[in-house]
Amino acid sequence: MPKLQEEETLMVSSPPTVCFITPPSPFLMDERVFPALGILKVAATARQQGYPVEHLDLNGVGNAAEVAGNHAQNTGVEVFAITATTPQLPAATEIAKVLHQVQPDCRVILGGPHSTLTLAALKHSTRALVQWLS
Ligand code: B12
Repeated sequence: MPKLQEEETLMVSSPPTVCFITPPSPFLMDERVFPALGILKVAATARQQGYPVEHLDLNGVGNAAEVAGNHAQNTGVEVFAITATTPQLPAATEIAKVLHQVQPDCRVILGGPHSTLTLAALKHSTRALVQWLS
């Protein structure tokens, strides 16, 4: 295979870098005491699967969305995975908005306790509705 073609094939098949983001929690007395472990577990699994990963811990960062936007602009990363509990959702939404402004084609994935709990609640209420209707 000619070298150029080989490099092109490698570029197409290599998995994209995933930037994992922990939004700030300004409502806590000290947001840097306990690092969020869940997102690191997902990042470690992604790395084991061959994805290059990075982690942007925005705890204690006042202008978090701006920092995330600058990071996206400077690195060219296009896949972002954000964790959020419910009280972190406003900060996560703001970050996602800025990421889409900077990289309009980027993918932003939301995970963590908020999405886990809301999905569980949705499943529970759908099941209850189906039982009630039948
Ligand atoms: C330890 C703990 C704390 C510790 C440490 C938190 C930390 N920094 O991790 C302390 C005491 C600091 C704390 C504080 C609070 N906590 Co707390 N905490 C927990 C607890 C008991 C365990 C968390 C944990 O480590 N779980 C193990 C890890 C592996 O799970 P995980 O974080 O959920 O991550 C998994 C998934 O969510 C998912 N995931 C996570 N991130 C991402 C990202 C992506 C992209 C994807 C795809 C998946 C994904 O994959 C992970 C692996 O399965 C949970 C209850 C529980 N049983 O989970 C409550 C819990 C998370 N806490 C909760 C709350 C409400 C709080 C506080 C807001 C309380 C308060 N009033 O101050 C604060 C603020 C937290 C914040 N930053 O928003 C709620 C969140 C509810 C919600 N609707 O979001 C929970 C669920 C308890 C509950 N049932 O009410 N907490």
